[in-house]
This record gives sequence, C-alpha cells and structure tokens, in this order.
Amino acid sequence: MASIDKVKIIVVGDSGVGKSSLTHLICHQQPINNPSWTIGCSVEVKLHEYKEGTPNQRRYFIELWDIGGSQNHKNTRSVFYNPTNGIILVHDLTNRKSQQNLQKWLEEVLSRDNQNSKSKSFDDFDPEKFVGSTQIPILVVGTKSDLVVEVRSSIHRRSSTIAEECGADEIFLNCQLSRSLAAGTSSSVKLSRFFDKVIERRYHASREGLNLEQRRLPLYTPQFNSKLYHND
Ligand SMILES: Nc1nc2c(ncn2[C@@H]2O[C@H](COP(=O)(O)OP(=O)(O)OP(=O)(O)O)[C@@H](O)[C@H]2O)c(=O)[nH]1
Ligand SMILES: [Mg+2]
Repeated sequence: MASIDKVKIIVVGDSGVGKSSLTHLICHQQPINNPSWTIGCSVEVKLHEYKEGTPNQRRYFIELWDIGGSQNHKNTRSVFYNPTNGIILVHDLTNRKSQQNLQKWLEEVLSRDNQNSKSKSFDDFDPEKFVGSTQIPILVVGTKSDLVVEVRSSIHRRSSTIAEECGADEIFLNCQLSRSLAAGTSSSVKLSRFFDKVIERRYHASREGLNLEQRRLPLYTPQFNSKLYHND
C-alpha cells in the first residue's frame, strides 16, 4: 500500500477557549467531556480526503498539534511551532479578550518561522504582511456559540479583524455538539476547504501564487460576508 503523506497544523489561542474540545471534535466527530488543561502539547490525527469527489481525490493525514494556552508555558512551547503547514487560531465568543489576543498568538507562532520578525516590536506587527510572506494558511475558530445570546448580531459586531487581515476563513461553533461539524454544514465545508489549502501549499506549491490571489478576493464581497456569519 502506498504511504500516506501528512501535514502539520498547530492549534493556538488562550487557555480555556476550547482548543482541545475543538481538536477532539475534529478528529473523533464527537465532543469530549471534561477536558483537562493541556500541558505542553497534545497531537491528534485525522484522515482527510483532499479534493473529495473529484478525480484528484487523495487521502492525507492531518496532524493537529493542540498547544496548551497557559501563560506559564509561553517560553517553552515554541519548540512545537516550527515547521508548521497551517495555523488554527481559536477564540471564545464569550471572551472578547481571547479574540484580541489572537494577534499575539499569531505573532508568537510566526516569529518562530520568520527570523526577521525578532527585530520587530509588537506595535509594528502587521498580520497581513507576515502571512503574505510565510504563506501559511490560517483558519479562525470562534467557540462556545451556544453561550452567546443572539449569535448572529453579536458575532457581526465582533467580526474578527484578525481573520479579515489574514484573508482567513472563520467559523463559529459549539464544540460540545457533534452536529457542529457534521458533513454538509457550512463549518465542515470551510474546515475541509482549509485542510485542502494546507495540503495544496505543502504538496502542490507550483499553483500557489494563483491561489493566494484568488483566496483573498471573495472576502470583500457582500454575499461572501453574509455566508461568513452564518452559523449552523
Ligand atoms: N458551552 C461550551 N463549552 C465549551 C465549548 N468548547 C469548550 N468548552 C468548555 O470550555 C472548557 C475549556 O475547554 P478546553 O478544550 O479544555 O480549552 P483549551 O483551549 O484546550 O485550554 P488549555 O488546554 O488550557 O489551553 C471546558 O470545560 C470545555 O468543556 C463550547 O463550544 N461550548
Ligand atoms: Mg487544551
């Protein structure tokens, strides 16, 4: 049997936002009860069908590196970051600070990948430039949508600038519900598209330039934005 290629994706965000819950839901299609704090990093694997339903369909392993978000481990966790093929930035929809902190997380992760950034101060950090230069696909996930009253309007108000700046897709979900990522939901479609993009960058680099341009354009059209805030 032919061996299966893999990609590595790191999952970061503040402690308690739901990274382990999300990772478990993605890899096991069911929620985890009472996850404990992640110490260091925990790796889970998922089989993904790249370009499913097309003649180019192929199976890949997706490794999700779920990084403990505690501030106490800030200095030691960088060993997990490099190299990485994709980044999932996770915030808690009931905790605005966790969303604002995603910029710091992105900076922390990318500074391990881009030596130049070490000379930059945080104020100079420009996600768009960093992402453009490293070309690492990013997905933003807002968790605990079940705890937010009037999900639609409050999410609209809080629309993550980090996702816009990175040209990243964003999904909002309840990690405690298996239905959240059931086949056919818009969240599962976006997740699958993100995995495809990560694989494409890693293994099909020649088409990269074209795709980078293509993926940024739709974000600024109104019909795409209405889909962006759709939550099911
Ligand atoms: N209601 C609700 N609770 C959630 C959701 N996602 C996670 N939780 C809960 O939030 C708490 C923290 O979740 P974890 O997945 O452990 O968070 P984490 O980001 O991995 O935290 P660290 O490992 O400390 O970095 C747990 O009690 C989860 O059950 C969600 O979508 N809705
Ligand atoms: Mg955890």
